Parts: sequence; C-alpha cells; structure tokens
Amino acid sequence: MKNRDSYSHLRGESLYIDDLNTQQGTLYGLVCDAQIAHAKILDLDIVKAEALAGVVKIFTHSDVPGKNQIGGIIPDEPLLAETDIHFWGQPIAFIVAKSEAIAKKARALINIKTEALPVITTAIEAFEKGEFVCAPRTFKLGDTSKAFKNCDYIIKGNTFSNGQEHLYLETQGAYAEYHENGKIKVTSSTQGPTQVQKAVAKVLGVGMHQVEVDVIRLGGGFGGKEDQATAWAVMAALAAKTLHKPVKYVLNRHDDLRMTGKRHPYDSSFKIGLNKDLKIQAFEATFLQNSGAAADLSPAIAERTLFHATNAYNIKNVNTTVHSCKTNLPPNTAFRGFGGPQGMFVIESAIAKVAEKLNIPAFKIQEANLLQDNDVFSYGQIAMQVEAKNTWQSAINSFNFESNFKAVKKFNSKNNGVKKGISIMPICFGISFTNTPMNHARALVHIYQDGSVGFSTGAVEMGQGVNTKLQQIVMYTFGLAKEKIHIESTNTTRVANTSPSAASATADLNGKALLKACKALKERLFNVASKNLNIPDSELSFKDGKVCQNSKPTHLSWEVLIETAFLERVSLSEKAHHTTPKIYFDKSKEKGHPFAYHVYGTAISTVAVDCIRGTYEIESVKIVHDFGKSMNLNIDMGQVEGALAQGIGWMTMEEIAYDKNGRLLSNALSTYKIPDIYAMPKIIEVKVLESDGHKMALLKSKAVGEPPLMYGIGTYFAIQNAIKAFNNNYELKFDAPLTPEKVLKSLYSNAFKL
Ligand code: LUZ
Ligand code: MOS
Repeated sequence: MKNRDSYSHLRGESLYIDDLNTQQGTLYGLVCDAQIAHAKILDLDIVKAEALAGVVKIFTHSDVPGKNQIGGIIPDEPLLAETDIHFWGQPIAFIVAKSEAIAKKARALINIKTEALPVITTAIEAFEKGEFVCAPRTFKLGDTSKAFKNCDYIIKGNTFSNGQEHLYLETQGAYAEYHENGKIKVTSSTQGPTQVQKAVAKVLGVGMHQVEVDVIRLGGGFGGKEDQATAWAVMAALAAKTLHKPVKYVLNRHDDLRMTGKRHPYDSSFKIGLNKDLKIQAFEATFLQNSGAAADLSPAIAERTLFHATNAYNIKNVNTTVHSCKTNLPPNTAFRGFGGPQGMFVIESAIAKVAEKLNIPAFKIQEANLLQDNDVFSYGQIAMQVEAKNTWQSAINSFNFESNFKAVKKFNSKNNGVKKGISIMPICFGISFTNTPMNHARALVHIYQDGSVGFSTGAVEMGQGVNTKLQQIVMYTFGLAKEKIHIESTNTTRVANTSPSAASATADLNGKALLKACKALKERLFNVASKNLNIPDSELSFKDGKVCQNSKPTHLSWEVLIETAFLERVSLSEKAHHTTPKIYFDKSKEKGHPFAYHVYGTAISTVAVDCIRGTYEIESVKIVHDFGKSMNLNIDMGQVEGALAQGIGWMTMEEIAYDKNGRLLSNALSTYKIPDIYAMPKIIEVKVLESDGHKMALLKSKAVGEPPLMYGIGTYFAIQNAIKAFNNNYELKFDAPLTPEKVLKSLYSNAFKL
C-alpha cells in the first residue's frame, strides 16, 4: 500500500498548522528573544511596544498564572526568562497583535537592558569549569584496567561530532482556541501531544482535563518536536486563555533556527585495546555532550550514547562515561538516533585509528568483533536473534565487496587526481524508549452502524508513514478496503497519556494496541456471525468485505453483519492498551534489559575524492538491512533512504557554527548546507535481509525510523580512506562533518615534509 498521504501531499491538500482556517478575531503571536547568550536582565521595557496600534498584549514571565516552567525531565527551563538569560534566542516576551507584521514592529520596540556574563559554547570548556545539567552516567562491563594489561595494541584518540539542525519542512507552530468554561484547545505541530497538554496545564495552573491537544500531522519532526514544540504551544495557549481569543503562532525559519536546539555536539575521547587476533579486549570512552543551557532531553540522550557505544561489536571489557555539559547554547534536543549516532561514531573512529596503526583495512577489525547470540551488552542485556554477521556477510557477498575493494586499490594505483575510498558500516540499534515507563500506547476503534470504521491512537504522523501502517492493521484484521477506514487526528481527549512519537517505536507501540482492539472486536463479531450463520467461530474469517467460512465467502457481508450486531445491541467500539513486555532497567546498577529487540544492518560506501579541489562524490551506498518481515516495504525503504541522507548530511556537510558570543552563524540555508540530490550517493541499493523478524515488532515488521541514519557514518570513513590513498602522511582525524574544506587541508597535511 502506498503512503495514504502521498496523494494529498502531492496536491498540496494535506493540512499543517499554517493551513488551518483561522477563526474571526484570531490574534498572532511572536516571541521576543535574547540577543545575547548569557546575561543578567537589568530592565525589560515593553511600554513603547505595547502602545503600538494593533498590539493587544505583551506577555512576560509575570503574566504566567501557573508555573513559569517547561522543563520535561528536569525543571530547569523557564517558559519566559525571569532574571537571567542563558542562551542567544531564549524567549523573554510573547507579543500578541492583530497581525504578524504588527507583532514584528512591536518586537523592534522592546528595550532590554542587560549586563553581559561570560559565555561558554563548547562542552570541553563547560566540563573544565564543572558546568553540568545533570550527573554523569557510567556503564561498565568486566574490568578494562585489567584487560588493557594483556593487550597487544592499545590506541587512544579524540573525536568531535558536530550538532545538526532538524530542518523539518514545517517550522514549529501552534494554534490555540479559547472554548467555553475556560477550556483551551491547542492544535500543535508536536511529536508529543501529551507533553504539550501537561505543560500547558502547568503553566496556566489548570488541570490537564481543561486542555485538549490535537495534532493533524507534522511536516517533519526528526526529534526536533519531541520536546521543543512545547514552548510555542504553551505561549499561544497562555495568550488564548488570558485574552479569550484564538491565537496563532508559526515561527518563521530564521526565528526557528535561532531559538531551537539541535543534535548535541559531542567531544569524546577513547582508549581501545586489541590482541594480535584483532579481537577487541577493552574499550573506554568519555563523552562530553554539549547539552546547551537547559536539560531538555539531554539526560536520556546521554544514556542512549552509552547504550550504543559499542555499536554492533562484542566487547567484554567496557567502561564508558557521559557528561552532560551545560553551555550557553539553545538546549540541544532529540534528533533521529538520540545520542546513538554520536556514540557509534566514537567506536568506529577507534577502530579506524587502530587499523591505521596496524596498516590493515578497518573491516578486518570490524569483522573479527561482530556481535553474536548470547553476547552481553555493557548494560547487561543478552543479545538474541542477532543479525550482525548475517547482514555483514550478505552485504559482502551481494555487493561483491572483495572485488570492489581490489578495484578501488587498483584505481588508486593508477590515478592521482582522483582517489577512491571504501568502507563498511555495521549498525545495531536498540528499540524501545530507554526509559521503561514510556513504553506503552492505546488505541480506540469505532465501527459505525453502516460498517465504516474510525480509529484513533497516540501515534503522530510526521511523514514517516505510521498512519498508513496503522490503517493496514485495521484493513487486515477486518478484511476491509482502505476507503472504509478513517484515521482520526491524534487528540488527547480520544487517546490520553501518550508517549511522544519517538524512539522508532511508534508503529510498534500504537500498532500493537490497535491490533489488540481490532482483535477484540473481531472476536465479538465472530460470535454474532457464528450464531447467524450457524458456523463455528474457528472456521470464520473476514475478507474483501465478506464473512468467510474456511476462507470462502458466505452470503453474509460485513455491512449486514455490523447492522445485525448493532440491532443485537453488541458494542461496536473498543479500546486497548499495550505495554512492551519483559523490558526493565535498574539505574542504580546500570544493568537490565531495556530493549524489546535490536535492529541490524550493514552498509558499504564507496566515494571518489577530487584531490585538487577537496570535493567528493559518494559513488554508492549499498545496504543490507534487517527489516524483519516488513509490513510495508515502500514506506520502510523510504525511511532507510531518508535516514541515510540525513546521516550523510550530518557526517559530511552540515556544519553548525556559533561565534564565541554564542550567536548562531549558520542561521539560514545560505550558510547551512544540507544534502540535496547532488550530494546523494549516485547509487543507493537496499537489500532486504531474509529473517524471521521479531515477535515484539508489529507483525514482526521491525522498527525502521532511526537505525539507518547510522549508515551515513560509513561515508566519513570512506572519504578518510580516499584521503589516505592520496597522502600517506595524513593521520586520521575524527572531526565531523568532513566538509570539502577539511578534506582539502587533509589531502596536503604533512604531505611535503622532507
Ligand atoms: N526519545 C525518548 C527517544 O524519550 N527516549 C528514547 O529512548 C528515545 N530514543 C530514540 C529517540 N527518541
Ligand atoms: Mo526521536 S530522536 O525518535 O524524537
């Protein structure tokens, strides 16, 4: 089945916040944010701005009736600044006016006097000064000190991976309405409707039952709207509640880029020890996460870095620590992979460094250490149904790795102007929210008396295709065509207390709840059919709108069955609740079984570097991916390709830059380069691993949203290998993104030493 939204997307009919028909009297919001990264607020003068014709009210922290607090994990983030400013772009006041243009004029009239304080922009500096948003975490397995004593080779190194801008096509935004009895309805572009509801209630000082949050769909989220859609929705709600008017606030791109957090930059160091047989004996790493000015999701993201610090390798002695360092940048946040990619970049760098020292290709070390069944992760989970070697071997065979590797060598021996590089990138990604209590979901299904079906879940459609997969569940269970099924918007009054759509787990969690509700209805309807047809339940099924006996259609249609059930006063509605079984994690020991399962895969990347210009082309990325039993290969392939593009962007070209005062320099698409069609590999080939899937995945169709992003890490190392082929004096550096500027410098670094 095609993505159910593709038709309306193509015709421009899909609705986003900015497309909603605004009601008469709608007012427009705009944030006035800090133009300094760290300061004391001495005076906030809004008099002139508020006097401007068309300005209705300017809200500051003192207008908040409840708590001026939106921090999710840790309450350390005011909605509107009070006495201090902690990052450039921090919201200080919320202007509400009759038009966006008036609000913008008013913003220029607000006068803020500040006293500058010292600014920290890097994790290293924050670490040295002891500035953190939360306590460090350490995962340990075995005894690294002891293991290092017996290693034949020990290598140390440092790495840096930069942040990444989400660049969802739809910027952040919300539309808030005042309803009777003081109820507030917010339509929000959020991955987490319940988080928005909770924060609105807290800031307004009302119960969550007074707040309804509705989500139609998102024009992309990528993690950027897991936590950071909240502030704007809360501000719009605050204004709607106070003014009894509808209030709309959609950020323009500049404001969005400046005010929102991004993927966390990481400064890391590693120590790795191997024996002559290339088996990794010990691995230590320290991760300095640049958390920004408030915790946001940083503690959870830090944790996932540790979970993925050994990627798809079995290492028996591990000691990894992460520090969440407090800087004066916008609070960094969830981004596809959620700290996992940052962790995996470090172990891959460590392996590449060892390979350089031993003068062997990195794949020999990777291959010698791949994870197998019954290996133990550093966090105590025992690896089962491991597909690391299967995807690796399948990639090597299907894509003729050995002959391609030789061909690259041969090419390089004959060409000087262009050098090629090849690399292999295995992945292993844990599926489940690492915070066990978040792994639950609910669904609500109504069969209407004419036989049509409407359903709701807590899943948010953000382009990933979850609504299509959910619709498939209903189609399969009831044997109905898609036209018979309507999926409702995600709404907190229909499905409550939801976890955000995140962690690649949305289809698994919500789909399993939906399947359960549909199955309960199916059983009930089988009873009705069995009585009316005089056929045992066990012989019944639904197909093509008919009740079937032993798979052959009977005279009884779905519509007549539903009408009969209705007249017999059988309930045609059902809700269900799903929680992931078995998972747990004990933070006091940092051990447990946090993931339902893992997703595996292997990518082979080939690049060609222009050794005069430093530019490069990614010739191909060929992947064997572990989809399980994919329930929709069109959608899943789209996820793999999209994630790969995003991973390549992060590793090779997307360069976030702040100046030393904490001002974002890469503040537009002219200064922040994201991959376009020309940056994409000329060939992308994705092969499906033949496997059994996993019973904890929806219909054994494994989660697919985040894992393939990490294939992009392979291109970093392929480019390095090409540089090395040109300049044998080059020493590998781990400083992502590997932009053409950096490539050019590397091609000639130490090259002409006498
Ligand atoms: N969000 C979250 C996530 O709250 N917890 C997670 O474990 C997670 N993992 C990946 C992406 N988002
Ligand atoms: Mo996410 S990084 O799954 O919101």
